[in-house]
Amino acid sequence: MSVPHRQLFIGGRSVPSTSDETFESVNPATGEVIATVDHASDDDVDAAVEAARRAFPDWSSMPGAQRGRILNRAAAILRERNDELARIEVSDTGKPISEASTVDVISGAECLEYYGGAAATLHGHHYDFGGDFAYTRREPLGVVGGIGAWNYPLQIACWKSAPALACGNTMVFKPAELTPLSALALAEVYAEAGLPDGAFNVVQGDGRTGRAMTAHPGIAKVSLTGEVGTGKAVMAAAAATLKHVTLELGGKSPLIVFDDADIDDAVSGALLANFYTQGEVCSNGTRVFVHESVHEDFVGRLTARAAKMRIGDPLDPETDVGALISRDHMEKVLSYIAIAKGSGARLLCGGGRPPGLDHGFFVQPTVFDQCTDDMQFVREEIFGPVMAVLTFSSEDEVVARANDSVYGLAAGVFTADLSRAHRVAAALEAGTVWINTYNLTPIEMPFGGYKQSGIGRENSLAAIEHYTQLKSVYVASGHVEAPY
Ligand code: TXE
Repeated sequence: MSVPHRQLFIGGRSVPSTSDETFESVNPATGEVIATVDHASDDDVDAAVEAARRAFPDWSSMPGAQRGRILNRAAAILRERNDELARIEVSDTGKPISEASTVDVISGAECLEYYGGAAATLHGHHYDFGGDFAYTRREPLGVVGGIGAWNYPLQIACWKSAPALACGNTMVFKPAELTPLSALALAEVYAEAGLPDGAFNVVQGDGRTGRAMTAHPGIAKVSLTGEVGTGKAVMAAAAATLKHVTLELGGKSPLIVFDDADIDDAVSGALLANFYTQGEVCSNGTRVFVHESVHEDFVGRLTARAAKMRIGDPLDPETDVGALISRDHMEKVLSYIAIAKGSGARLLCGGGRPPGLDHGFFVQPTVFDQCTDDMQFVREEIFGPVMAVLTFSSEDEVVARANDSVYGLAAGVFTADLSRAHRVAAALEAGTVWINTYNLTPIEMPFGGYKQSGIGRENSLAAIEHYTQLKSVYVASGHVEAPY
């Protein structure tokens, strides 16, 4: 049976690549090819930047409130098409439909609604000098580039395009090559909502296409979601044309369970922070530090609940854990599990591929206990369903150990002591700290990393800063006073 073929989206319509290269998109739960896709050439990136450049004058000069209304119309269409778009995401990522239908599409719509409102608030300031005065203008950067990762394809495309468009920029967006489909759906939604041709363009391809974007002199800024190594490559490439960059990168975040924590809540937090979206979440709390006095109780309850998680067909509403994104990634995660087994850590549950699911890229929710900070799988990002449980005895000790990482994306703190919760939140080197919960990212709240987990913030009004530049205008009230 032939599968659908998808092209690029440039200048408001689907267009073929000028290269004769194509690639396949595979359903991770079945291993089947679900689409073939044109791979963009450098000339296609040029064409997309040119389309965005042509669209920029009218789009940027449109009143913000008018731009906002188009974003809000697009949000409404996303909500109407939630089920269809969720199924696209499930087939492209392998994540459970229970997640895609309640989080991925909805969070995209919420993002468009938030920036649909913010678009009308791009105000400057007035400075009175008692005669002379000055004011500032918050202006768009021009044509901006977005490069996405494969774990939340639609959400990432929304998180990058909505603030960019709200601020009057036009965009060239490249989804991850492993999940090319939903960005094309978003482009169609934007067009249906009335976004002018060329304001949002989608080019498809792997790192080569990303590199063509970061090198392109017509792109003023690049926003990347990806691994730390990719972030370094993008930042280095952007230097040649001094592009603005925002980088949402990886993590190996701590989740700390103090002796006075609600243990059931802490177990729920740890399960969500390690096995939601098969553990393919950058901000996951994969180093779980448990106070020694509650360790046995915690691992007993954790193991019992982890062992009951339902792995399987992501289209089944009962499924908790779907398939990992690709065979290569599954093998990478399994290799870390093998490293963990050889490191002396104690396997509590999981530890391999689930029986009877060999047709897809499934890995069991896996928990290792008796871990130490120096173990390779405890220090490195795995990006899969593998939890490391460690014990600690004092607050100062656990904060120092939690901060002992090149990453600084997020952290979790479970305690009943309010003073301790806020004291530890202040001490942790992380862009987001969740207290008695985990991985809640409302669009109103900034999201981004410390240290090598990233630069800049997505969401909230912080993103407006990244997609605009400030101009100061000074107005003299009299003649120029010159001493010569
Ligand atoms: O990343 P990759 P993946 C991170 C997560 C994990 C990674 C998984 O922690 O580390 O993303 O996503 C393009 N120049 N986050 O495997 O391989 C590539 O084509 C320009 C963090 O996709 O880095 C893809 O589109 N582009 C995040 C994108 O970069 C290049 C949340 C990412 O690819 C390139 C989600 C290059 N040289 C995942 N090389 C957060 N912090 O919010 C590759 N690409």
